[in-house]
Amino acid sequence: MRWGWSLALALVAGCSVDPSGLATRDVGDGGLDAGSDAGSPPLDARTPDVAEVRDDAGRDASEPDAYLDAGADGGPRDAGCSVPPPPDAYVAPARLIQVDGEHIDWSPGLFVEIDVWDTVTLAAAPTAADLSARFAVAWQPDALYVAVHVRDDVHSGHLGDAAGLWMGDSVQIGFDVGANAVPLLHYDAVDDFEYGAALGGDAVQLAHRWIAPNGQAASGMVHRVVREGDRTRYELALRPEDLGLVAFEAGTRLRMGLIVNERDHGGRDGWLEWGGGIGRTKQPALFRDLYLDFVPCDAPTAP
Ligand SMILES: [Ca+2]
Ligand SMILES: [Ca+2]
Ligand SMILES: [Ca+2]
Repeated sequence: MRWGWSLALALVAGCSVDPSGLATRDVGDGGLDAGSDAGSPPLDARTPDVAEVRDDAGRDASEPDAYLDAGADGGPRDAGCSVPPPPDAYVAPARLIQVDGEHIDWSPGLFVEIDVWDTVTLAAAPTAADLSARFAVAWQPDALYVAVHVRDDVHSGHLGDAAGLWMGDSVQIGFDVGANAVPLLHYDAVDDFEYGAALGGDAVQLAHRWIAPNGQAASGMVHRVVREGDRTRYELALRPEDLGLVAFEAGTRLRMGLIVNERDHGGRDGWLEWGGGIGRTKQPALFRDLYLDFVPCDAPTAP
């Protein structure tokens, strides 16, 4: 059964850490500094073995069925397990990622193109050199990593506070953790979240959380955005509690939307999007499935 495993292999996530010494600005939730929450392991103190990452678990295109064995250890299942992921889903592998803005710890095959353009200025769809982007997601029991690799000829970072980072070149990521969105409705107050990260116009690392359920603890997301030549690399990591969970588990299905904002002409030109539901209107029902590995319901369980 070869359901969209190629798409699964195209997902890679990154998380960016905010190394000490880098200026970080945040408003709103105010908890986006690395290690701001006591009691959780630091998401930025990890150094994966890159050689091992590239070869581990058989999760490369040469062994597509590796994902079908993901539940062999008897891991948890969720309601999404009974059907293969839809073709537009992303299936994230278990990987250890260092949140440093470098993507060497991501296998190239995990990235998928973000190829839907939407605009508020009626600007024509950008060329690849003007703006093109791809992303990937990975996970560990205590971290969800997202990496976004952007080709952008002009970097225009937001100069104001972090809550307005979306007005400059930036990334926004929304989650409907319960996969319970109602079509046409805004984020709910139960299990929906929206985070963002950017490299500000004054080279300051920016991060913000706009959406979270009432009473949600301060964010512990860490991130790092690196600009080099015409490339902007984002990496970020969220703890389970940043999405209202106790732990990330194999077989979990979330819903996610991701956009890459473009500001090259004095204002927000538009954005590339995967899943929609963020840039034009907040509609988490437009998000797409994100699996933390795909675990078929009928996968063998451990004795
Ligand atoms: Ca990295
Ligand atoms: Ca730009
Ligand atoms: Ca929801």
